Amino acid sequence: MTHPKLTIRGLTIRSVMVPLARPLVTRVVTIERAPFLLLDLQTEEGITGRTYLFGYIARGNVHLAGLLRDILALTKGDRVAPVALHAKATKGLTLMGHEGLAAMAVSGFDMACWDALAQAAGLPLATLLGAAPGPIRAYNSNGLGLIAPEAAAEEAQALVAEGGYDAIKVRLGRPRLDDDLATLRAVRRAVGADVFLPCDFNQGLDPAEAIRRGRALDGEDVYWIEEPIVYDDLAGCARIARAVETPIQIGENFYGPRAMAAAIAAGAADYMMPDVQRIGGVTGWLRAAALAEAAGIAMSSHLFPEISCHLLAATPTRHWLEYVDWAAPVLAEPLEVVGGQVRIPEVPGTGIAWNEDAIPGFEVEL
Ligand code: SMN
Ligand code: MG
Repeated sequence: MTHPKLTIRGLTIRSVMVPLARPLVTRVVTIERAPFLLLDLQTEEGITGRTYLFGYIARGNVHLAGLLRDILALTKGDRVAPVALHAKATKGLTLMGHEGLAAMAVSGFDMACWDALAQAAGLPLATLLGAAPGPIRAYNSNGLGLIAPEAAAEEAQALVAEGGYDAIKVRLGRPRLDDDLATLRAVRRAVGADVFLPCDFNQGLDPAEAIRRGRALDGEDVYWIEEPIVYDDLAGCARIARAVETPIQIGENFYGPRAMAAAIAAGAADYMMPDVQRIGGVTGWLRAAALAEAAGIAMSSHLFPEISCHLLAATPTRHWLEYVDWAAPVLAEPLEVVGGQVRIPEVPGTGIAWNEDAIPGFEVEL
């Protein structure tokens, strides 16, 4: 057996703006085009680790790219050992903070390193992490933003049909509770009793209003209530979780496993769903998964389905994969979903490769 030894040589960073097939209106943000940063981590041995990051705001990619160049300067010539490099990059950016942009840049670098390592080992990332191969249960999170009840009902039917899903996510947080309820009921009528309906307030409420709306939703067969209030008010989340029967779901804005540990200690939510770009890449995810297992908390993913499917396969309390197709236009092999389940690509690495012919049509200056 050969032992892969990889050495970091360079990092190519490209910025693309990819239009969403269904623009997403949420309580905090409207996304019509997704700014993705495409990373190619080159090694001296010829293997290239790939991933993408989500810049969220118009110049988000520019800010992330600057930090990624700093991380490359720190690690050029180093061996691709993701746990060690995660520590080195975090330490190098310490005075920029361990959250926000710095955490996202470290996470992206870590994801590219793990992809390179899995390719060198000749294994899908999930297999390298010790997971058994197999399909991953997913909900369709495309669309269903804050739109009118009739439009939501029609879109919900299309979303279920698209990949045979039995779960779709509904965004809530209209100014009036009655309008949220009308939309939710229209969606329920359209898809029937057997479809799971998680709901997402995108941090849009205050704790008192979240308790009022949460109790109103308790009779509506909602699968979970996601981010009812601002993400870092853990005490407020805990009050809501105690007052509302429907499970509370948070986690997409946890920066690193310590944030997850704090949320668990506060009893802030029933379910947790870290985001690989914020939790610390693959390295951070694995630590968060261990915390979830120890606390008995079901763990789902946030966005980035192409890498999250590998990570959920290795997550002891695996719950749901959030599926979105947003990066598909720049991918050579978009994920396959059959019967509401994502197939983990049976290729070395994560399976992320670029559709080079399409990229010039989306590329923007960095
Ligand atoms: C969400 C977050 C960020 C961008 C788009 C949508 C949402 C989700 O909170 O969980 O999908
Ligand atoms: Mg969310």
